[in-house]
Amino acid sequence: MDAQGQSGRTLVVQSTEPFNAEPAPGDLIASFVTPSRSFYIRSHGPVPDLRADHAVQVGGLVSEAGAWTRDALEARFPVHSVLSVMQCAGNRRADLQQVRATSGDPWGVGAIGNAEWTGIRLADLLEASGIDQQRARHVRFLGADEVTVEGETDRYGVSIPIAKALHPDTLIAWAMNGADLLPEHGFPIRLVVPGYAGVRSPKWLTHIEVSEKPAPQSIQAKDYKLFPASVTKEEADWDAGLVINAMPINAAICTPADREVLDAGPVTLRGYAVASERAIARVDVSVNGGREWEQAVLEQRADAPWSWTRWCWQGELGKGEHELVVRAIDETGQGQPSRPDDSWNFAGYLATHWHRLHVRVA
Ligand SMILES: Nc1nc2c(c(=O)[nH]1)N[C@H]1C(S)=C(S)[C@@H](COP(=O)(O)O)O[C@H]1N2
Ligand SMILES: [Mo]
Repeated sequence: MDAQGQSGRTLVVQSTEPFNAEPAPGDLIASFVTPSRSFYIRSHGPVPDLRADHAVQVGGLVSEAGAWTRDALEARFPVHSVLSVMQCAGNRRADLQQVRATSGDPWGVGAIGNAEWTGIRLADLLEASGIDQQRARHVRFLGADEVTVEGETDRYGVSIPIAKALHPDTLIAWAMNGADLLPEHGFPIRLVVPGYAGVRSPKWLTHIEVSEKPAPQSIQAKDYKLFPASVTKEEADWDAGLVINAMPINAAICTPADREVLDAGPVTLRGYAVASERAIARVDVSVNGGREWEQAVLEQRADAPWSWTRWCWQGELGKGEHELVVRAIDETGQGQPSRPDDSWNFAGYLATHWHRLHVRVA
């Protein structure tokens, strides 16, 4: 279903309450930096109505608790921008649902975007607040919204390990692509944790708390965890699941579209590949279902380790049906599983298998 999204944009809507939507793949790959109007939206509830002078509370294992507005942060600390992918752990889930049903929205390849985020380093704020170096293990965050997980309604509360919180590219951000955050992307202030699943980047930030333990809220304790294929939701031991933080390598074909009918002659395939902060070393493309492979041309920014790579392959396709496939390899030589069956899990997270689609040349 196509619909006008929020802030006057056209997105493919997954659900209206809460509002979850992704760009059409062709729009997604139209530029290296994703314009805000083509950026996916993933919210667990209604968008809270916060004012520009809303203050974020800092507390827990710090010597100086405080409350900071965006203006106060900007006045006190160096401003820092990072070009980074934001990606939902449920990106490409629709393919896993072809294997067997899962919970969650059937995202295509568009629950991802590559934006320039601007704010201050979380590390600068934490250091100025005087962290208890001996006891600090995690930094917890609250959003202004509520989430219902497994029948329990709680504040949106997540955490990240202290080392990631102190990474110089982990931001408290107020701008996306040079403009104030739109309400649906977290106005006035959100966290941006480059390379981590989107869930760890809370929008509408209200609290930051340095702690010995991870956030207790169910979205951290139960949701966004990876379980083996043999485990069902009913029998899941929540504490045994892998907390999804850094995202694995992934790649997708964005144009042409699945089932598109093409004219005979030259054809261009375009898409993205990303592996958290690891560089993409190679993108392989097959136009015959994976029997033979050729290398795509990569578009990368050497100064932007958290960005995606855009790739492009040009060739000729003869008349008939063609199965197009893409797979990527990162700088460690790590690749992707070939089949969705290899990564199926009941919640449909981390769908990273080779992306396939079918076109017909008329
Ligand atoms: N407060 C709050 N923060 C949130 C969410 C939310 O529902 N509430 N959704 C998270 C998830 S699952 C993702 S993938 C990203 C999506 O960010 P975006 O909507 O700006 O693209 O926001 C994260 N931060
Ligand atoms: Mo997400």
